[in-house]
Amino acid sequence: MTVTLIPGDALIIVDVQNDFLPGGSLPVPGGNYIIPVLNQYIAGFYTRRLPIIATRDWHPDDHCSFRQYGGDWPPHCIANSEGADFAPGLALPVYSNIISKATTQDKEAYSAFSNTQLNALLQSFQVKRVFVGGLATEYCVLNTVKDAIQYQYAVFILKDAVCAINRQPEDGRLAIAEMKHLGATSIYCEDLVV
Ligand code: VGL
Ligand code: ZN
Repeated sequence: MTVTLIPGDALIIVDVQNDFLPGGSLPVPGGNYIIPVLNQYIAGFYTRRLPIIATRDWHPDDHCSFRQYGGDWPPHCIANSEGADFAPGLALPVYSNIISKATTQDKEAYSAFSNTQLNALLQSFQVKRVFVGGLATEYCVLNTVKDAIQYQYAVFILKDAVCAINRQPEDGRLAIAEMKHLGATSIYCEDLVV
């Protein structure tokens, strides 16, 4: 199956930040291997001058998702810290749009649509189809994809450019199955026609 990029397409890169990569505070095992693949998708969208959105987890230092404050996770992606920076190898064009999420102490947000301007931004670009990759498959990618489907976007999940934490060994695989069940289509880099 091939997919040809057309006006109305947008690339959404979820949370490819240092803390989610090996060496970070909440590493996704193997998360670094998706970076060169994401760069290939970026190159395709850039060639067509299609919108590219990079989301980032952007927490205050006392965020409710941190264990010390009753949450599930070690501290990660604290706003303006090095851990919250995008991976240095991620080749984001200067025209990329950045969406920060889960920015207030009392609200967790796995979806990049949650309390952000993402939907308004996509609407302003007249986006109809979103191509979603990044980290982590079963948390922020899954919840962003679910909301995108709710908002009536056609969703392509970049199967070779997502990576799971897999606290339970099947979590990533189950998340992909759920997204497909909800109507997302999974594609690989070589399926993309620019
Ligand atoms: C994420 C756990 C905690 C994610 C964010 O980006 O998938 N996971 N915060
Ligand atoms: Zn987080």
